[in-house]
Amino acid sequence: MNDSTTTPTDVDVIVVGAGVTGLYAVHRLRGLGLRVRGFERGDDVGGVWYWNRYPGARCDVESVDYSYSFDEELQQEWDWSEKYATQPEIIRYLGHVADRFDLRGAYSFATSVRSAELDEETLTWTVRTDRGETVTARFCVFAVGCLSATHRPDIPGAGEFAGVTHHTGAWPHGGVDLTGLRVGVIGTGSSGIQAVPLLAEQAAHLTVFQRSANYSVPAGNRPLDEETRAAQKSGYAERRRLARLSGGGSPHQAHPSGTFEVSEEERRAAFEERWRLGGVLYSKTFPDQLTDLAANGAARAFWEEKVRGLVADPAVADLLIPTDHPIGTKRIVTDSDYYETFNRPDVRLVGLRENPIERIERRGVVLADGTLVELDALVFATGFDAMTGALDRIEVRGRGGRLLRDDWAAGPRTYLGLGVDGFPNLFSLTGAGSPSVMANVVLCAEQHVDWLAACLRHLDAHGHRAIEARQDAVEKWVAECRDRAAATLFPAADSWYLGANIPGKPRVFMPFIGGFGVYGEILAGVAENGYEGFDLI
Ligand code: N01
Repeated sequence: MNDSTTTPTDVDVIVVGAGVTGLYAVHRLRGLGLRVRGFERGDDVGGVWYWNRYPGARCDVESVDYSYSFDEELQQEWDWSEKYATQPEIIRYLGHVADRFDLRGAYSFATSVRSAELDEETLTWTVRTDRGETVTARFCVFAVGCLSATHRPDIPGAGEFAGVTHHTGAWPHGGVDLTGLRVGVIGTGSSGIQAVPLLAEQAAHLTVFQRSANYSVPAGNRPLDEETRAAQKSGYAERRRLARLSGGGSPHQAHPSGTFEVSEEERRAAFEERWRLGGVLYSKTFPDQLTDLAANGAARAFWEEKVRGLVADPAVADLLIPTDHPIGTKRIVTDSDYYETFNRPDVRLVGLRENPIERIERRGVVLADGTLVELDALVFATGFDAMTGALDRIEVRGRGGRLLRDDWAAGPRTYLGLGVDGFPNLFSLTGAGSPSVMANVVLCAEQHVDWLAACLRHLDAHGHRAIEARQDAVEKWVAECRDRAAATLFPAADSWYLGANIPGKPRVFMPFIGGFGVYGEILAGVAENGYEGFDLI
């Protein structure tokens, strides 16, 4: 048995990561009686929520849904205070989960895994950490997160800037006092758009450097009162049932008809309702919105009308309205007062398409037209080397010493997002090849971990020492992920789903886009058919 006072160097399972997925993996696998050790780069649990402490950080999935379902008492006892939880509340929740199930004792914190190497004879894994520790295990489980390897673009002169710089994805724990400073923010994805209104409140002046305009829908956030919470808690069983069948892991369903199968009046009413519901769900108002360009255009037109109503200066509105990709093909941002912030006299929007950043110098940012924007602080809200970045930074060596990152040089290759040929007994959870980032990642984590737990039990019950994805199954799955994406409008956007935000990264649609419920059926079918597509060794 593993407990908080022992740190065995030979265990059954190593779990890398103490985010939403890793925590549940430790809990569930320990529950099978397995000896589990976890490693986590941060000083504590939380994963993405441990690092992303920038002002305004908040989840874009409703708190009632963005919470574990595996323990009825846990879901009944925890009280969410708002419809969309803030980062501090989510980190408190994950800390509560860690305490309640005594998970911290399984982990070595402030410890990065440097390498994981397969012993081909024993089919076991040897993991080495940056603290010089070596641990062996039969199974190696990566729960390293899709949005955990920060990306800071290589802008000439960045090192010369005399002011402070921070990345939203590695925000200092004590916070940053920007009061009275001239602040610049580069990036208008979810992180930038969430941070801008709060940065504007603190700063003496804020300059927003926008390369691509993004679609954002106000969150419609509100405090949750006792009555609402009680109704949510008593409705959990049905809510979770619907979520598990759904495309995105939440109970909300798209309109039953296609965009143009309803009257204009009904169409507008549906968009209005979704706009008021708030946030990312707007992308699924009608079921054909992300597959049919005309349907998408209708959603986009309604959105544009709304946003123009929020921004006082039409020229600023022009800049804020994307023209380069269909709505929803990058994750729609869920904001609070983003567009209104541009009505403040102390906030300026700079369109980098028209006037790119040429360099950064000691005093600030120099634009292509020669303007120097003088700054005291610069915030990089420039995103992540998504889905593959965190794994790529670890030396993972499988059969014949093959390096995982070399195998993935042309894009991630997985079977079901879970296994890789040549890497027996290694699992990647809620990463590339799975719906994780397209859905509610908490339920995705439970789906993957429950499948894994059943799989490990099956191996033992049938006397197998290992499981390995077959090459043909990997190739078919990679093609399936690609073909499903190709049948949608998603490839039309230069998104991080496609690796398009990282210079030189191959353009491959990395998540499984067929929906959370559909994916769950596929996983269940594979297990029922004796783990077809895997070799059981
Ligand atoms: O990162 P992003 P993010 N010069 O990659 C710009 C989740 N999330 O951290 O679009 C100038 O989306 C880049 O411009 P462009 C959510 O899934 C969720 O904001 O490449 N600009 C873009 O504007 C989200 O999708 C929540 O042209 C440069 C921005 O930086 C994902 O995380 C909150 C540049 C990066 O946007 C990632 O979001 C936060 C350069 N050289 C995050 N390089 C919620 O739950 C990049 N940019 C609400």
